[in-house]
Amino acid sequence: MRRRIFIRNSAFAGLGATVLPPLFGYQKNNKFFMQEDFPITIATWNFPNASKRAGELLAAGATALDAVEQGVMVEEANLKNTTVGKGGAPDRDGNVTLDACIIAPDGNAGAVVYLKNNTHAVSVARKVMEETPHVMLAGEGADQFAREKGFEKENLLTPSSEAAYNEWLKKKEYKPIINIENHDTIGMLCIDKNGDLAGACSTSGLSYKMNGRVGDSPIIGSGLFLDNEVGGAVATGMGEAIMKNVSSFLVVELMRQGNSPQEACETAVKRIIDKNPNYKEFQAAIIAINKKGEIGSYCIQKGFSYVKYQNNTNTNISSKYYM
Ligand code: SD4
Repeated sequence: MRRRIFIRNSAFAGLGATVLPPLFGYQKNNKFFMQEDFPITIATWNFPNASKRAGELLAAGATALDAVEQGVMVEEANLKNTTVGKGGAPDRDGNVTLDACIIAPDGNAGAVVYLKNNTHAVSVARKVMEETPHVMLAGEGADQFAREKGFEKENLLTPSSEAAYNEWLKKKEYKPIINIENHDTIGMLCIDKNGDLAGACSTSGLSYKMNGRVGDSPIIGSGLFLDNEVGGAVATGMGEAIMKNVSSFLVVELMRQGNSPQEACETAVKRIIDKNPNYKEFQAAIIAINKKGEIGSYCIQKGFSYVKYQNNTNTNISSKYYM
């Protein structure tokens, strides 16, 4: 059960939220309640081990930034996930290339694209954020940087991803499949006990993409965006459509203007639909959380869900959808 400490308006009749001390937290449904709803973790798709890892760390007092990195790392190491980290599907030339980004509560951000030899792209992205003057490193440079920071070179192609690739080579058909193996990118948002928000996103991108292709996931504002004063959003699905609409940034800006996370996600996904006559052929999904801990989610196609970890409990929640 959510542990809400609330005080009915009657006790404070005449007092606006602005004159109440921070102790009383936020106003929702005519109740004032403290930040005891926090911490909260949400993540795209059903990644219960990842959200649990982040949620348990947060409950033990970890920062949102540490929790989001550790949570995403669980999925990067999951060999069964063919769209994230080691075991991710290769491009059409057989290269497994990872894209990831991370954003801290202070707005600092780091990203890597076309990272070839390390499972934990999110950790390399965090190092880019914290130990370089840059936001994003790509390809060879990202690889070189990872070695310099002590990440050992790994082979990301597993026997099963190699076998699937060899099978794909027989037809060489590039056809992302809605809600199936092409859509398991992990995007996670964590609010810690202090109410601070961090986010991360990690993927191997669309299976059998062209060599060199980069999707939305590592692009600040497209696959992920947050503002610690407002809330955060993270996307999954067809990166080309998400990038062209800078969808995560759009969601956060809509929340800044007063929209709920749900309203903001719906507007952003409908923007993608409006701009893409072929929207029935692909999936795009966005989840969002605001500073009150309210959550929203919307997608084009039925079948997307997200996971929430709060009060020691994982809940997999089906997203609202357009069609
Ligand atoms: C991409 N958005 O590279 C990613 C793919 C994805 O689950 O979300 N897969 O376009």
